[in-house]
Amino acid sequence: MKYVQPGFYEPTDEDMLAMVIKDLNNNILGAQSGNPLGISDNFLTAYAIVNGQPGYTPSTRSTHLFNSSPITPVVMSPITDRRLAVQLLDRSVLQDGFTDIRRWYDPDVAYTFLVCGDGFSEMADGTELYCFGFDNQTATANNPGNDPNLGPDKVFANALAHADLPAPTMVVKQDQEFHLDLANVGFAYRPDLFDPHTIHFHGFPNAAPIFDGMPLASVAVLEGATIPYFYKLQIEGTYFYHCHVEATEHMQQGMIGNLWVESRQNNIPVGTPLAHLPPGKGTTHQAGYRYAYNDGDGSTEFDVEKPIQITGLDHYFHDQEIAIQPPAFATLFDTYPLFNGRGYPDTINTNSLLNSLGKYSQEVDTLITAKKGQRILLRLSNVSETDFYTLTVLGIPMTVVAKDARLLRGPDGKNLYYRTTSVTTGGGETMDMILDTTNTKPGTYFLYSTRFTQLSNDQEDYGGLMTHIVITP
Ligand SMILES: [Cu+2]
Repeated sequence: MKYVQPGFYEPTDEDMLAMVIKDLNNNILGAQSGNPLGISDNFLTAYAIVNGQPGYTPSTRSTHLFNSSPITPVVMSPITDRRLAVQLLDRSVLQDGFTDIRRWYDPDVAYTFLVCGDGFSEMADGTELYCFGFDNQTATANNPGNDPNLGPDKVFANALAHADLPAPTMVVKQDQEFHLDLANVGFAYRPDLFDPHTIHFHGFPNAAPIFDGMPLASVAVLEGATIPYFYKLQIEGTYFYHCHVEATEHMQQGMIGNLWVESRQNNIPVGTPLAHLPPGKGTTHQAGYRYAYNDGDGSTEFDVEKPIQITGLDHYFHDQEIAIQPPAFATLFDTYPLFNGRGYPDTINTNSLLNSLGKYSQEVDTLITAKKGQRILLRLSNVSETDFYTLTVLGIPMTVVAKDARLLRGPDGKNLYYRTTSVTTGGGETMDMILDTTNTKPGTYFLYSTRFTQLSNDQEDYGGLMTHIVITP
């Protein structure tokens, strides 16, 4: 069964501005017939000419936000009634002024602009499922050169119906300051819903709950709005993130993504003694050595890394979402078990997947490649709401070094890493495993679920939770 999308209407920037800007009287500014929105000569502001009832004045909030000083329209038809010129979308409405400026000159500030919305994801058997999700619009939003074609006010049009599964991967550095703008473009295919969204760094210690994303204790972003999140990345490790609003529904719908914090041990001085570097790596830190955690001894050193995010989609649930029916939570069962939003063999396709809207919907592959002798760090996260998953790797020794973003060490520092051929995780857990290929013959190996029901793409066999590990000479 494959959805046939209704004809997709690609809005212009101006349409999007009209969609997202309402005043307190619930008038959509500039959306009245015969009154196109325009862009001012310097491109910094858009304006709307709104047919007003005689005596209409802008609401207090509109006046405050949009600065009601009239600007001269470029070309207008004769004015037959009272018209209200409204300058709207001053850039600071969508963007917090000081983050705007600081991230452009401070290299220590990492910045990401994510937009929440909806879209469609391709399953490996050709089925397309309706999803919610995030889209990375950092390149559009970040506009130090004041390019009129870029800027925060352009992200809404670009992000409409463009949700990614999984959400864009976020890789940040320990001790770094991280500014994250989260916008909400709304659901193009569920205009009856007005869901807010948040970002929740699962397992990450936040100093204040306001940026934690739990909707009862923090801020959420409404449709048409953008809010800035601030993080100081204190503890390294493998996390994941998701929207925490109506979490079961929004996560099942796809609002989940890979996230990890690189360890500060990567930046110690060359020559620092490390007692347990892997064989052949010497006894001291060298330029380019990377460590999963601040282990103090080099034992989590790795050469290549790969995020492995376990999700599953229950296609009945997604069918009900697009059909505007109440989804059945109690019977959730993932008919499409997925690594990074894809079932086998899509897992080993290194290209982004295109959906029927012509948009890239799945951009993270799970093909793992390394040269013989290299150490592979698997950053495993399980964001399933429905089940436990057991994964196995045969033929390559695997060591679990961390669980839930904490190095496996006892209270007295005793090393609790363990060698295994399989790991079992439930929803919400993360693990870091290192594969040592020192004694592995070049060839193709498999990382897969041990349960047959998880090795299918719905009714299609030989799919689901499987990927290749390719070891080259
Ligand atoms: Cu959400």
